[in-house]
Amino acid sequence: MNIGIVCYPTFGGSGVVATELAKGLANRGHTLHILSYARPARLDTFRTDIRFHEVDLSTYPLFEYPPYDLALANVMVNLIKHEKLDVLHVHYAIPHATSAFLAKQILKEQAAHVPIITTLHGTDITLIGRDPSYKDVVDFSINQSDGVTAVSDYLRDETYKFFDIEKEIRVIPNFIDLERFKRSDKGHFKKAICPNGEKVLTHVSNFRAVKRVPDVVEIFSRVIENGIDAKLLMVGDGPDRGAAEVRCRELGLCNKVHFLGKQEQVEEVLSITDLFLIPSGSETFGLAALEAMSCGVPVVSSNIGGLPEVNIDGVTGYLCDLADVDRMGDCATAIMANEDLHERMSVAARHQAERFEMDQVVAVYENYYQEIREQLQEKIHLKM
Ligand code: GMT
Repeated sequence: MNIGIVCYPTFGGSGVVATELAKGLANRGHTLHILSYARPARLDTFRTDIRFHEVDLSTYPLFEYPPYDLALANVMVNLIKHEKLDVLHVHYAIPHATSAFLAKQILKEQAAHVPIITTLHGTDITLIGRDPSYKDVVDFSINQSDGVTAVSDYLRDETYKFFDIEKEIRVIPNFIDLERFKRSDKGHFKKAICPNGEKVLTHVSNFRAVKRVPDVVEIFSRVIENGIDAKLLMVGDGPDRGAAEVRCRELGLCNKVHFLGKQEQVEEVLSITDLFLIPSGSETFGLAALEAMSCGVPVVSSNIGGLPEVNIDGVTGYLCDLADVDRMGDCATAIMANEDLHERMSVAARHQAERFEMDQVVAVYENYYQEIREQLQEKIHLKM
């Protein structure tokens, strides 16, 4: 198939999932076209079966906010016409699903056979989408999609709860490349960061408010107070990095906390990590937690959103009440202080990650595309 994939190019989870899906589908013999305003961070290798189409935003003095959705629709029109797309798969409802609808309207019969598949990831539903200034457009765009998927049961249920959706939403979970995300020997790296054999706790995110980054520092300070000799690695960057750095200074933890910034090879950091912290205020899935678990790292997380579908309480780590940094600190300490418990949780974490193996999930998407294409053909046939 000739498949168009639309995503945000940033380090956020939806862009990662979309790009990895493109790679997985290309490995299965399809030709992929990725559409975005910049080359996605994870599209890091050259291959002839994955083509990148940059959506160019011409500026004009009148446009204080250049209409990205229109420029994107225009690229979609061109690809459907000239690359003969069989499927257009958009990740994130806003504005991608809306642009896809517009592209199909422009092309009419020429695009009638091309299904639009919309995958809902997170803030497009849980935060922004519910905002009255977008809701009607989101409702409409989802309902106009030929197929709709969500990355967790939680997200599917939330979408039905807060939007007027007539479509079936199929849950297709996020996935992990078990070969890439596996523990490898990074002894030299570990020695450089932990010369005295300290434990390593890690947090990876885009440091947005929803990630509760200052809570990560609080949890770490509890672990230190509880007598564990440890270091904290903070991977990523974003608006709340400054607040977290200030809190580290206030707590006198600067020599124990390393802000590493954005990293391409997260699996290398995870390979020297003993425990992953993800105390988010909202998380539809928690891909960062899955990446850690795949590297055999137990997780202490908040008990919200889709995280319980990934992190199993008492088995792969612990789920704690939102904002309960004392309990999260105690749970982290319990794992760090008990070699047997850590080993058991580490094995269970990898085992749980195996349930989300990339190839299997990519095949589910492939079958789903086929199913929706057939449904669309039938609809067209009935109309004739
Ligand atoms: O979490 C982010 O800041 C990025 C965001 C996105 O939309 O790119 O991630 C969402 O989608 C990921 C991939 O499906 C999920 O793993 C994340 O849990 C979800 N984030 C939130 O719900 C906050």
